[in-house]
Amino acid sequence: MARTPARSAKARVQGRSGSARKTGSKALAKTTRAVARTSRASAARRGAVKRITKETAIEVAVDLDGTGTSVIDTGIGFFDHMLDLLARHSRIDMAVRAKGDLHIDHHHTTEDVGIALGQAVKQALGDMRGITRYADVHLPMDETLARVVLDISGRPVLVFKAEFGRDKVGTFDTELVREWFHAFAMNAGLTLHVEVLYGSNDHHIAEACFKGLARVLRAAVAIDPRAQGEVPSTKGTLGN
Ligand SMILES: [Mn+2]
Repeated sequence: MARTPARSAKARVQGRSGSARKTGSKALAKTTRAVARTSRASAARRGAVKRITKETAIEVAVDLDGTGTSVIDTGIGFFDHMLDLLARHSRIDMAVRAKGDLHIDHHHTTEDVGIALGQAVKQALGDMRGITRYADVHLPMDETLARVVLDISGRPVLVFKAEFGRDKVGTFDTELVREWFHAFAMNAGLTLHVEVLYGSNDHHIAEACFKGLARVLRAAVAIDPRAQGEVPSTKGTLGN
């Protein structure tokens, strides 16, 4: 049977896990789908956001319980690299397609991708039932060390302490790293502290920030087996 374009696109998104799935039996796939439909515990934690303004047109989709596969196309090479490793190390599946006014600069596209991805993550978290909520990491990238600390609180706060030596990495303005983190944290509802303790290479500094975020996201969105079904707050609700 000839594959429709939609099917082959899906297969590309699935990446490594897709090929593993192909070898599994049809019965197993059917059972997996049935379990996903009926079991509340395995309810899909996915989000999708389409955002169109005069400056950018952006479509994103995330699956918190993915394998870290990604399809990223923002038109900015270095930024694609950062989002690709964010997906990989968080194990959150991500699709990001952005067409922005890059003839002006990279600001609108970077910020708006942060907004859309943040909204998609918030959507996927739902009422945050069962999540681990807190996580921290010291993330080394060669000579650079970043500390990233996360509380999925529903109360957006960003503390970002990183200094870059150059204005640009590739064609990407280094000041936009902070802009992206701000947009993402505000829209996902995160209390997020990022501090680069030391480092000299700007590519490594940016990469340590994104990889650090990836690792804390991976840990904090994970379902805590000792608190399944509970909202991890003494108030009984997060974000209020
Ligand atoms: Mn790199």
